[in-house]
Amino acid sequence: MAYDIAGKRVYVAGHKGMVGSAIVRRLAEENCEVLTADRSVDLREQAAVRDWYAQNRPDAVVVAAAKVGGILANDTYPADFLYDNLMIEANLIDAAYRQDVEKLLFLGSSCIYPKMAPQPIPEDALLTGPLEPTNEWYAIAKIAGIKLCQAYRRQYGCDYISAMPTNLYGPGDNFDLASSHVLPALIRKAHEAKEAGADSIEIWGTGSPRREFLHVDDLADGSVFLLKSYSGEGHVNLGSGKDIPIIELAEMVCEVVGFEGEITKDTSKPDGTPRKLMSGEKLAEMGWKPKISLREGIADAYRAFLDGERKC
Ligand code: GFB
Repeated sequence: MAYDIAGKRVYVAGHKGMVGSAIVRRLAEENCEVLTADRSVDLREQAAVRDWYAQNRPDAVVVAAAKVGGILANDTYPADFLYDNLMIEANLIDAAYRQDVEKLLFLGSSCIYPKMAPQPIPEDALLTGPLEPTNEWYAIAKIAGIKLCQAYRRQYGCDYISAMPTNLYGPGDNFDLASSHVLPALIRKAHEAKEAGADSIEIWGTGSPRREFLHVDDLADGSVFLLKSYSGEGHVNLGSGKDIPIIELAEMVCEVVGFEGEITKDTSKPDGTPRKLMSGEKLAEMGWKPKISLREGIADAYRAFLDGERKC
């Protein structure tokens, strides 16, 4: 079952993003050669992807490239989230097969599961019910990615696997309030309110939905673990095993940032799925667990935010 990446050429697709850059950092600890493609290679273009593979001949691939965003971006740009993600993953997976890539890890998302899935969500809850409407376009694309890996495994014997990360955060995150996920948005709101001496910050929705968060360095560690030790048709959940209501997350972020004002709610904004805590049993049985607590992780993400601000 083990895949030895020593001496291998490992292509990380999406290395400029938060996830891809964390995987590149983590792979630096392994005895392998990391390959990346520059931005001129449009991963939505089949010919460009095939050419890049032919020229660079990776042995293994991590599909960390995706169009991602928070609840509002997902809801506002359904065509981009569906089309871009379908094209990126189809091109990367098919070109891997054509180029005889030995191992491929596809990264999906916990939003692949039905809105009302049992909690914590086991891997076999996939395709058992309707999706959360705010992100069904992204979810359908990610489900297609899992199915592509399974199909190439069944038809061609490719050792292509999938992991489903929970909500991620950390250095390299998107802090733009219109398109970001909740955690970077809260860091920015709390920081700017503290700097401005404001009385309050506003969160979206009711604050009652619960979310599970994983620091991107834990995600990278779990991904490399799976790349090296897992070979199976079923996707694997990759989470922290704990979730928290958004209002409590906001309070924790305010504590870490040092903002002491009030937290108000804009209930005209969507809540999204009420809860999506994944079961981490399958991965825990294989012997992997995360290391970074949420509070520590938020402090790290806040440091990264401040570093980014200083550079601007
Ligand atoms: O992180 P988030 O945008 O995405 O929102 P999802 C999580 C929860 O935080 C929602 C609330 O209930 C939001 O209403 N929230 C509160 C905020 N304040 C804010 C804020 O200032 N900004 C944001 N963005 N949210 C996305 C999916 O779902 O998560 C994707 O749309 C993907 O497909 C990704 O799966 C991981 O967890 O709701």
